[in-house]
Amino acid sequence: MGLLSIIRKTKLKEHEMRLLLVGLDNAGKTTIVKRISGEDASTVSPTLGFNIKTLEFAGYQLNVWDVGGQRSLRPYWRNYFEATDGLVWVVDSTDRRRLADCAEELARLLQEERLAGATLLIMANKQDVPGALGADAIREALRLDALVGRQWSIVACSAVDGSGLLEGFEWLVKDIAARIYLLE
Ligand code: G3D
Ligand code: MG
Repeated sequence: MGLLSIIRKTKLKEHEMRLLLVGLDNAGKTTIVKRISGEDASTVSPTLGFNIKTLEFAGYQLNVWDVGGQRSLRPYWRNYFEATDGLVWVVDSTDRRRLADCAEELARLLQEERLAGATLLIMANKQDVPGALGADAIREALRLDALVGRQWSIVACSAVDGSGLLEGFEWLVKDIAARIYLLE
């Protein structure tokens, strides 16, 4: 039995899911993780490297890997791809200047073979900021409708007021559960 199938078996038993949280730096990834895990989200510092957080959510144990998004760190994302069940791509919906960069990085990530089976949740974050682009504009900018063979969804959210976060994670967990716990 390969290592990957051992990991999968263990995950099944423990009701575990592994989520990879990625996106450009400053998108709000660490704030989202803190908010969802009920921690004080008023102080976050830029993520150098990664944080791993284990949360209980909807009866599952979520192992969330929050990976730093600075350009210099992006080549390291691939070290976290193995055995990823869900991919959460966080977008700063106020950052119009880097939207093309954001689309390009997402497209690159989705080409990764090891992520081919992962469910994709796009979080259009910072909706509390006046003038933030809505989910439809982000969906278009990231060309989500052109994705083929991928389970995906987009949610408008704010890590500051908490809106949309649970909705997004609920969808993600449900979609993954339907896939990996099918055999139970
Ligand atoms: P990252 O982990 O993706 O790099 P962080 O992003 O979680 O470190 O957040 C980057 C900055 O965006 C932080 O501000 C954080 O407070 C802010 N932020 C995150 N989510 C939201 C949101 O939904 N709305 C608003 N208005 N701000 C948000 P600072 O000022 O600490 O750099
Ligand atoms: Mg961070």
